[in-house]
Amino acid sequence: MKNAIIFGVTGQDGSHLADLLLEKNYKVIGVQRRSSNPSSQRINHLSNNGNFSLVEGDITDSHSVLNVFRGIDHVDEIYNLAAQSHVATSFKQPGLTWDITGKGCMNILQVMVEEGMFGARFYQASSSEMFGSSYSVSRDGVKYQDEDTKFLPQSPYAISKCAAHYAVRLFRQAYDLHASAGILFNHEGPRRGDNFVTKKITNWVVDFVVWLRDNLLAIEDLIYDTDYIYGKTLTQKFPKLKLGNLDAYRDWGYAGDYVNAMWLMLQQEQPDDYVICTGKTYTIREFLDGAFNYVNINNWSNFVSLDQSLYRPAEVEYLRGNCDKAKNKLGWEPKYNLDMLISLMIDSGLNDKLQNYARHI
Ligand code: NAP
Ligand code: F7E
Repeated sequence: MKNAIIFGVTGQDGSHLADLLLEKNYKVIGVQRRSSNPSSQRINHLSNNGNFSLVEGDITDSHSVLNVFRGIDHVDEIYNLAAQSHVATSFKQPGLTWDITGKGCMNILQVMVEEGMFGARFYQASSSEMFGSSYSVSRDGVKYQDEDTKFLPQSPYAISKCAAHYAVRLFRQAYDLHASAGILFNHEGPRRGDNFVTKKITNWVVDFVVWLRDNLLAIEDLIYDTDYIYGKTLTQKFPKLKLGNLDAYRDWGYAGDYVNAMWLMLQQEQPDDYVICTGKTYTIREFLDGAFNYVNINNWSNFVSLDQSLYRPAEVEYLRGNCDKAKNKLGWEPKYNLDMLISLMIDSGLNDKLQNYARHI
């Protein structure tokens, strides 16, 4: 039986990766940082699985990383998914972002070397944010990013991810570590954090549909002001969806597909870097179209208001990956397109709400 350690197991990807590895009959040790009330909701369903366990640890503290490794007999695979992963937050908390997202990766790599863990394979969660404002152009004029596109990071988060990415490359060359980096484009799903744009939109749509239902309202009954939507008698009130820049392009895939690519990278004889993406790109406006259309609303303009405080000091305007290398070498392809992703997120949100209703009846 193989042993794997997942740093960041309580996050979106960590929880999907734990599911995948347990299905593959791994023993999984998840590293959870201390907090006053541990955030375990994404891994609660694993609490009775005998092959899954949790240890406390924090990647900003190399002593803590050392303690994690020394507490485990044998490790085959180490996945570093831990990060301060919110780009907008990184402008407000750049030092913390650096300590976790940049230095944290270096701490793990350095402890691996000092402890002589050369038999273990390492995965680093690199990001399409590292490309920032940079892109390549194909012969037919299409802008894209792949493994050869240069990095031009546009946030403290992206700078930290670049540092970690280069550390992986260096430790691979200098110490012959089996260390790979997946340059993953945005990936989402029902387990996505609530303050990322796709989850914020789909959560709002779910809550709005439930509010209409609870108040026996139809779209024709509604009245609007700058910040709120009212029922026709003005007694019912619902806040509009506040968003920032709607014109950026993102290449959105499904997190459940992407953790499989992480695992495949560590099954290769040679460590390497791979872009993981869908190859399609859409604006936030197009995501809004898809999410509102899914609940039969064909014009969202009355429901969304722009909030200047949600714009970032610098934006990544265009992301569209090319994952030919992953397709050819790993045999990996995304299964979900944008419509499937939107329906998955909204259906799952509606299901959760309806189950909560059932519990309260
Ligand atoms: P996420 O939901 O924000 O999860 C981040 C995880 O890191 C959480 O488990 C968090 O713990 C943990 N963590 C934070 N600080 C830590 C520390 N000091 N020590 C130990 N653990 C710590 O992120 P995600 O969406 O799953 O993404 C996984 C990784 O892929 C991240 O590195 C992210 O930057 C990267 N990435 C994500 C995407 C994407 O679109 N999702 C794309 C490219 C790259 P708590 O639960 O306690 O907060
Ligand atoms: O923003 C715009 C925002 O925060 C997407 C992380 O997982 O993927 C993620 O980073 C776009 C940006 O994701 C709101 O300005 C508009 O253009 O969902 P996001 P992100 O910044 O692309 C990469 C690959 C990672 O590595 C990161 O860890 O949406 N946007 N209005 C908004 N974004 C947010 N969050 N909230 C808004 O209200």
